[in-house]
Amino acid sequence: MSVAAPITARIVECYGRRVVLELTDKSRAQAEVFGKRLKVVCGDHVRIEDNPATHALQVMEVLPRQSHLSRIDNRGQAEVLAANITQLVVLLSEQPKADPYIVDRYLAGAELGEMKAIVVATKADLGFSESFIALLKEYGNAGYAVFNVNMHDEQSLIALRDVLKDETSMLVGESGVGKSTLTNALLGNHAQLTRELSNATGEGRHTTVSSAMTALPPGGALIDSPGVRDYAPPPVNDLQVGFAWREFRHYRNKCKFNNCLHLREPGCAIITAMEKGEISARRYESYKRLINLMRQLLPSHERR
Ligand SMILES: Nc1nc2c(ncn2[C@@H]2O[C@H](COP(=O)(O)OP(=O)(O)O)[C@@H](O)[C@H]2O)c(=O)[nH]1
Ligand SMILES: [Mg+2]
Ligand SMILES: [Zn+2]
Repeated sequence: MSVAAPITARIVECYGRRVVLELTDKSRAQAEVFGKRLKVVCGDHVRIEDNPATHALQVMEVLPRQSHLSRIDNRGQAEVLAANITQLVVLLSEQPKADPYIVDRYLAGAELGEMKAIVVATKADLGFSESFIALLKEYGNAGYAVFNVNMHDEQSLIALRDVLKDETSMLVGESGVGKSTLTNALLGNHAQLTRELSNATGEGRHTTVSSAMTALPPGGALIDSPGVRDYAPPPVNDLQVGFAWREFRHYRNKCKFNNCLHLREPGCAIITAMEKGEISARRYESYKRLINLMRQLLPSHERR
């Protein structure tokens, strides 16, 4: 009798109970998730076993997650979208016109999930209007690195490639912003993103319906995710929403009250900074909107 060491692998595609694994030698294999209760997502490190009867690979256990991006699903429950991501890449475009409030909520999701975040403005070849440039400046002022890219110009991707190196990055943003196009441009000829299990839900060939992870040639990995109509992080209390606004951190210990929610309190340094134009009034409005959304989702005793 021999006791084998546990075999681990990483989930790179996930279709409910059926998954594609990346094994430690970087080869890929299909597997099934064992049992009904185990929930896995793209990016998970898992323990696997060979089913002695069928010789199929089975996922037995999810190893502890270093980080995860979650959202509120349509029943108001937290749903993990991907795990062990080190960096969220939030894409926005002018055509189709991105909703900046969704971008803000993705950035909040990254802050709350303790991962890095960057902003990528796509389709630079189509030209940016003044108002779009002003929006990008808001993100720069808030403390995010902003990259302008055009998929037809390799030069425009150089700086972005550099910050993706050795990170596990997830591309997010509304449908049509260019996530799949960017993924393919970054992978170049080395490895086109080919999903090994087909997107079998009949939503049409060009619609990404599930997340998939691919290795980046210089090191690191990219997760392309399906376009979602909306995104909000899972429910957190009022104070935590404030921590999800990166630009607030320079001001929040200057508020008169140390539990200041920056709403109507006297002596609030963040409201003062907003009135002076140091904090974007739109980003501040976005903060108030997320507080309101979270209050609708959380029972009142958990709000503070
Ligand atoms: N002009 C231009 N079009 C782009 C660029 N990137 C993506 N697109 C187009 O935008 C559309 C949506 O791209 P896609 O990658 O499918 O978006 P996704 O839904 O975020 O994955 C496609 O028609 C792409 O060809 C770009 O840099 N410039
Ligand atoms: Mg796509
Ligand atoms: Zn305050």
